[in-house]
Amino acid sequence: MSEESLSHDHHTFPADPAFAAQANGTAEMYAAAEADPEGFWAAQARERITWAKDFETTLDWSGAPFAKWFIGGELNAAYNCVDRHVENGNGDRVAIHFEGEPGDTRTVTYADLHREVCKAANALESLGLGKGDTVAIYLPMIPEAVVAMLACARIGAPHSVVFGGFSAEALNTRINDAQCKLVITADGGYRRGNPSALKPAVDAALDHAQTTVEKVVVIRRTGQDVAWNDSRDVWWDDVVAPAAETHEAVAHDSEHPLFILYTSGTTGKPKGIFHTTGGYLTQAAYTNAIVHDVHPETDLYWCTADIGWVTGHSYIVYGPLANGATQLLYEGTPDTPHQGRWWELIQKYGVTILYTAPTAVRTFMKWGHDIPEKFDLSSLRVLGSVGEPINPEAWLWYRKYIGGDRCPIVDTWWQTETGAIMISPLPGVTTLEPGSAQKPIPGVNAQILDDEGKPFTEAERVGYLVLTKPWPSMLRGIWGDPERYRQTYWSRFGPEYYFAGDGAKYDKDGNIWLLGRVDDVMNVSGHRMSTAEIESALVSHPRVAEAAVVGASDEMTGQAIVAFVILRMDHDDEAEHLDGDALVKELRNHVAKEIGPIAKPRTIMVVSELPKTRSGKIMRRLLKDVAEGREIGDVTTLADSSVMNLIKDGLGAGGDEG
Ligand code: 7RM
Repeated sequence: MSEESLSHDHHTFPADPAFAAQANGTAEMYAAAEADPEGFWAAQARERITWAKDFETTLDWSGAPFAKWFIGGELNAAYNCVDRHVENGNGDRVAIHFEGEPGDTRTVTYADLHREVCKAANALESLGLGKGDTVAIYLPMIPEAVVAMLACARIGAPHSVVFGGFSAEALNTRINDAQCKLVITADGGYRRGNPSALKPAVDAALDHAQTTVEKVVVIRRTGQDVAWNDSRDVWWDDVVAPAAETHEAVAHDSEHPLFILYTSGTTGKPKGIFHTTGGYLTQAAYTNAIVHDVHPETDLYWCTADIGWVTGHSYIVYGPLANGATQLLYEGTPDTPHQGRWWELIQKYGVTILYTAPTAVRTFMKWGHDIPEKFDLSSLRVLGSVGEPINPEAWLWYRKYIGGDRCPIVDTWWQTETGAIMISPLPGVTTLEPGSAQKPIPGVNAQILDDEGKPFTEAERVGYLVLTKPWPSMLRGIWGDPERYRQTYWSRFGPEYYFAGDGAKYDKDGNIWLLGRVDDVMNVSGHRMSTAEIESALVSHPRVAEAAVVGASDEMTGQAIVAFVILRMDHDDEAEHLDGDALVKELRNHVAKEIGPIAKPRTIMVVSELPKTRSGKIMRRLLKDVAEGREIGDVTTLADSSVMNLIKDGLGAGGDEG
């Protein structure tokens, strides 16, 4: 859409009074939080969470940037997500409607979930796992993934979920960094109609002389053959089925680590973001209530994220389950067995709240509105978006064709680091502005700073998004690297400001528009990947001397990975005979093996030189111009300004994904 048609069509959507009358969020919350931020959060913590021991102090920020929330409080996250709902007489309420990719289904009530979590907690303890031990979870989207996470939380063993699409190498790095004692995996999962193995990646990840892993617990999902290490591997069924059905949920300190989740940073090494129990659970439950407007008695909620990402942690596991909601858990992809699968599921289950990513919305737009139009989507009442900016066209399409022109859309900005939603409209309260995440939620404070670190509020000026007050679900650090935590988030603009790494601007109405990453992190289909990480994967191939990776804007995926590689001249290896397309294919597969299929570059261009400054820094800005087919920008700081001509001239020697 051109700017002209955009402004011509410019349209906002005031809250519907009927929706407002039943909404969990209210306009008064903004004022209450502003008047007394700590009092506001303390009230949320006491209203939404059951504490075994009440906290004495809401916030200790004296060790900034290391925060402590709800000090002195004790709680058990699994108790809050499961036991208390059963104790309150809601054991028969469905917690999870599971829909496997092949069409197999399971219904898990809160009483079922309670039994399964207790058994799994007993089983993990019988394997020698205890409080403070770390556990890697590498699973498909099956109910056992939720059970495994909650069983870890119950016994105080921080989990580190690794996305099932990551490679053995990526899994190995994460297991080692967190010194995991146990891995929970499956034989495989289903992907686009076929079983896809998981266990071999775990075997390969542990195939090193030194590992801290003592046991690997394997869930049978696909029934495929698996290699077996008798002294290390145990079947989930063999330890969980015979375990006792009750397990005492011992309360943990509010600041006890709940989980570690790795995310891409500006250097190659992923950061182990860790969250603790009380603050995280409070904000996950609070936001799921006021932003998604979950009403546990009546809603059927569906978050389409994978549990391997933070969205799955906060909005499949901890938020909705703490609230006692009923949700759909779906294993598969949107196009298997047909492109209407999601809409078929919404119709089948009567989904009322759908939380998904802009990349999915854009894909559905491409497939055409006649597909969702074949299904009854009238049960929907709230739509959510997360992971990247949602462009106004996609927002309007989502509202019209999925939301029947009636559902509020909440565009939710947050990060692995923030733990829960930070900037979003409130349905029933906010007048919606398509394409903007609009305003910090009650209790959260954000500003936009200029290059000098000065806050400004003028409209349409681009700056850096910062958060100006600690919040309960903020990361407590980077696992094992407190200095990197301080450096990455609290130094760019001084210790007063949390630097999110995103560009942002205000519009004339004071709405915040997020404009994408300002660091060397790409956002591909809502997944964060660092340029450095993919560059090192490429350079680890014997044919590659040097590599530079940029995120080029892409209509479907937001950004796409484009790599420029210089080949080695002295190669004498098995890949030597490859050239042109075969080599590009080989390099793409190599990246998939090193990191995972999601990290495969869309395009690899073989070049003879890379543009560098005099101090030897690769000028990715110029490569981005090439990757996006633009006129090349200012080359005056290049050490050798003829390089860009060389690159442009030599662009025949590369290839796109077939
Ligand atoms: C939840 C999640 C975080 C990065 C963040 C942004 C981008 C996320 C939005 C968004 C614009 C949004 N965690 N991002 N949500 N950009 N509007 N509503 O995605 O750690 O994986 O990524 O994602 O750049 O910094 S994440």
